[in-house]
Amino acid sequence: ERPALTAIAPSASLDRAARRVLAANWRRGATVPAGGLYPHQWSWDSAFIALGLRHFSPVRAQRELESLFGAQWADGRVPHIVFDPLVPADAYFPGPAFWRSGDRSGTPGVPTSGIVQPPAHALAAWETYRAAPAVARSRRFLERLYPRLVAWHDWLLTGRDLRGRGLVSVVHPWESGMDNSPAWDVPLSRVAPLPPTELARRDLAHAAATERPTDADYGRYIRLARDYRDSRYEGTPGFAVEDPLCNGLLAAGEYALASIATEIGQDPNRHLVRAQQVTDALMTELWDTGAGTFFAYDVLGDAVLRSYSIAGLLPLVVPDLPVATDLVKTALGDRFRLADACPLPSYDLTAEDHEPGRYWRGPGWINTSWLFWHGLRLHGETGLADDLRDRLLARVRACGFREYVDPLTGAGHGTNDFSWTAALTLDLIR
Ligand code: 9WN
Repeated sequence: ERPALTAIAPSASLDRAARRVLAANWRRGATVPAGGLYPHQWSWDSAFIALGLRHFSPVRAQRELESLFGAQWADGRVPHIVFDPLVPADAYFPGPAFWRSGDRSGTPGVPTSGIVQPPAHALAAWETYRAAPAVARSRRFLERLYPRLVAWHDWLLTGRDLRGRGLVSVVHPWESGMDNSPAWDVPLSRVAPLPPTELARRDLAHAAATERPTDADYGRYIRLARDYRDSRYEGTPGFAVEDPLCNGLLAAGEYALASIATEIGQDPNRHLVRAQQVTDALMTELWDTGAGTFFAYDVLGDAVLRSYSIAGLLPLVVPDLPVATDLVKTALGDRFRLADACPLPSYDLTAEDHEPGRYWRGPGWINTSWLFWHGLRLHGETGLADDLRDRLLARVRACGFREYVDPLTGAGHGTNDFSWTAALTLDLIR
């Protein structure tokens, strides 16, 4: 692994250090999440990265989103990875030869994966616009992006409403963005892993095995991806869950689309209606009053997944959510310890299988903490929001732009110089 650009950043230079990370990770129109571990463009990473870039380079922030949507498939889906053709084919596994997107995407010249990631893009596009409206207007940023964002949400709400209840399913753990979340253990247990001999893992060259998903996880990820590819990216490959984070971002994204539509002289109503419909479906299908959280739903197993993941608190990003106070109460409780754990743990601190250093099974991540912070501000919890922001910045100062962090000890994990950590730091500083 390359040495970190910023092991410990003195407070005055945190802003400069974050910009340096983003400059180093910029590749001709898009930012890679991390040069070694993730050398291509990732979908929801680009949304978070734009939120930081917008403060010092609005054009780069706009290009970040434009380049991602330049790889949008003809059916409207936005692929979770856009591969850089200049990067060696074996630098990331599974690479473009595995996904074979050209057979299906409608944009054969742009190699991509065929699965998606959480829809954080409309929110990011609206915030990117608001940071520099004049620049955006001169480039017709919203006018060009709006129809693509609409096609993306249309695809999700038609192609992925598998139960017909108005909620979107993800059909691969990678689509949730929280790959090895304990919430997926039950549905994944039904998937037989491919043997390690069929996995050409590259991630272990860049991060410790104790901090990454296991070989059994990867064996399942690759089987699911292979089966989905072989169904021409249309079937349900043996995993389907309704995730509160994806659906919360979708509802928040529809509110953002309403603002965008108004700004460019179009009718916002269909977006407001949809935002309300998705919010209602979240409340009816995934909310649990006794638990004070949203739980994911296992569509193929027809069961609620009663696992306390940070994803269950993140519908807080939805403006009109009726249970914001309950979510804040749960966040302040022993499972997430909003008052002192930082970043917010990805998974229940009180659970026996909480692992503070392993990926999405316990460590805190800046993006999910940023979303919760954004939600706190949205719902008028300014004091809690400011306190969380101060502690997040202190953590980053102490350990640099790590991918994830032990939420209690502050030990850094995963890759160094991780783009969304740097980008969201820049946003929190402001
Ligand atoms: C698979 C890029 C991505 C993030 C995900 C994170 C991780 C990829 C991987 O890295 O996933 O998509 O190779 O492990 O889980 O949230 O978008 O930063």
